[in-house]
Amino acid sequence: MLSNLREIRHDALSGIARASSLQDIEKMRVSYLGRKGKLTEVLKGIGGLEKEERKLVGKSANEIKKELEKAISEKKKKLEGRGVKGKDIDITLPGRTPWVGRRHPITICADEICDIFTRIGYSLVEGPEIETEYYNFEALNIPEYHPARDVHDTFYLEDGRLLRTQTTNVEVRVMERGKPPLKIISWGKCYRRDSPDATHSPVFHQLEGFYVDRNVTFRQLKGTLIYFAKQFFGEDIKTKFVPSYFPFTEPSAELYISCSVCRGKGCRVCKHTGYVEVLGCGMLHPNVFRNVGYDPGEYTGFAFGMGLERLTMLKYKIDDIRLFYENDIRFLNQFGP
Ligand code: 2U9
Repeated sequence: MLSNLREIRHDALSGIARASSLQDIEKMRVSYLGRKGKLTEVLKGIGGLEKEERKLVGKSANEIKKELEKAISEKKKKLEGRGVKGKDIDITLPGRTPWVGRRHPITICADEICDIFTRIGYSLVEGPEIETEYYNFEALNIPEYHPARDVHDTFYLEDGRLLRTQTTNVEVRVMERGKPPLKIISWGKCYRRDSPDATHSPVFHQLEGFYVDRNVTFRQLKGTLIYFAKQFFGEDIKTKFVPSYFPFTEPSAELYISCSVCRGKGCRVCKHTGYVEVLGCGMLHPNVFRNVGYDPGEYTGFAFGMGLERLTMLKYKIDDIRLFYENDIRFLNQFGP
């Protein structure tokens, strides 16, 4: 009987050690300590033994029972600790795919445009979104009576500062601090009092740049911006410059490309003209140079600015600007990493 008990103890302890789940351990408990368990059967049969043997077997069986109960409870605790909220992990189940974040389509386009310009020597700079009237308007030759400065168009703070309406503020500061030659780009959020619709948003993103040195020409402006447009929209696009007006550039122009939606055939996006406007540009106004302490007789430069929402919409054929801000994961998941 005692050798039988030794065998039961040995088998039970190795079974408990091998158990890899809470179900396994419960099976072990039932088969050794349950109502019809192997050890329980031995304990039940003790009554029929001779007095001396009963004492020995009884003592040994009770010690083994305690040892097995302890081993089972310790193993249970160990297995529960590995589980989630008390449940065991089933390592045969396929893993859960982790949520991986993606860049926003505006960021994807901004990064791509920055790459295009940094490849030809431009440096990227950042600056404040809360700005003084001087850096947002005055330094850029935008007079006090200009409609853009109206409270109906610009968000003013109580202290007289404002939410920048263009990223040009950053570039003016760079010009003030530095000395030509300068080749700078900057992008970020801008704010205007626009009612949201399919093509307007009170918060939007702009990317601007400028090149200042001796003898910078309009021809260089054209070469740079055609290079940019072909890199961003594809080598096969057509381009044209149309005269325009901005207070900070003279002469000023707008760059149009053959419509990326209909490839120049005519559609709703290009209003059936075959061309869409992608950016504004021009030669920096002498007054901007004077405001930052440069001699306009010594230096010339060109500048350009583009709305990132508009470029992203043209590139990905998106027809409503509001999609960018609704955070609908089904929309956002369609763009690159
Ligand atoms: C400095 C001075 C002037 C940047 C420029 C534009 C033309 C332009 C618009 C495009 C679409 C704004 O978002 S939009 O509405 N911008 O047309 N921006 S030239 O001018 C500068 C840059 C730097 C120091």
